Amino acid sequence: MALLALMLFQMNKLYQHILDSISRSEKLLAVLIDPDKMQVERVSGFIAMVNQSIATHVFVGGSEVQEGLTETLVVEIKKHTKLPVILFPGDVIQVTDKADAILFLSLISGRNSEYLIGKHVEAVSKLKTTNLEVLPTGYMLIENGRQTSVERISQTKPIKRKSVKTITHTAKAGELLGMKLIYLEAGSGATHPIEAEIIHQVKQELRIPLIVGGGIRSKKELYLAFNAGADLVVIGTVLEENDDFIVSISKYR
Ligand code: 1GP
Repeated sequence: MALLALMLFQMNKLYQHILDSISRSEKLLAVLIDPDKMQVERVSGFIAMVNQSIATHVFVGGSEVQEGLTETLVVEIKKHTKLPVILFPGDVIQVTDKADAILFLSLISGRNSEYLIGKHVEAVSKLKTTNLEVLPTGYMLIENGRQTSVERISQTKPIKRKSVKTITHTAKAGELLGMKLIYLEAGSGATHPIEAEIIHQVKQELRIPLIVGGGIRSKKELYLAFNAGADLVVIGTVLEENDDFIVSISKYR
């Protein structure tokens, strides 16, 4: 029995760490690396800066990534950091056992069954052969003024910003279905991040951790999201656009 409890604890190690951080009112920050945009030679220098920053997690994934690239990148990242590396896959080919965990994303804002359950069935034969911690995540695309790659690839519409009730009820439905995380996504490089009021309303509804990402380009926007109720914020594009951003969120400033 004790062994089983220990195994279950190990299986939920990263999730438990997220819950523990929230109970200590600590905010979490994930740096998103798109294998398609990061050259392997740049990883050590970039990760050295990430290690000096307030980032707590590294997410790896993208909408359209060549087979094998994700694994190569994850192996390189893990050589240079002790931060947990979590897959944020756009497709099944991005699954690799070299990471610590995977966001098992179901696109609950849309009605394309492939992205609600189809890709997940496809992923099982790979997942069964890995020790990845699987984090079932209700992924919700919220309108931000322009078409995002998630919208284009999944052929789904985001939920309108004004439909706050639909947003909060979709998030709650995800929780009631047993998802362990809800991810509010404005889309990579979004013109505007998710509004603070939406984050606040969703957080009020939920008992599970809330992830927020898309279009966050300044420290001000980062802390707006945290203060509104995001437990974990994801930033990606700003790191590609502005070399100084990662330095500006150093732990030692
Ligand atoms: C994208 O939410 C993530 O899926 C991060 O978005 O690249 O705009 O920071 P950005």
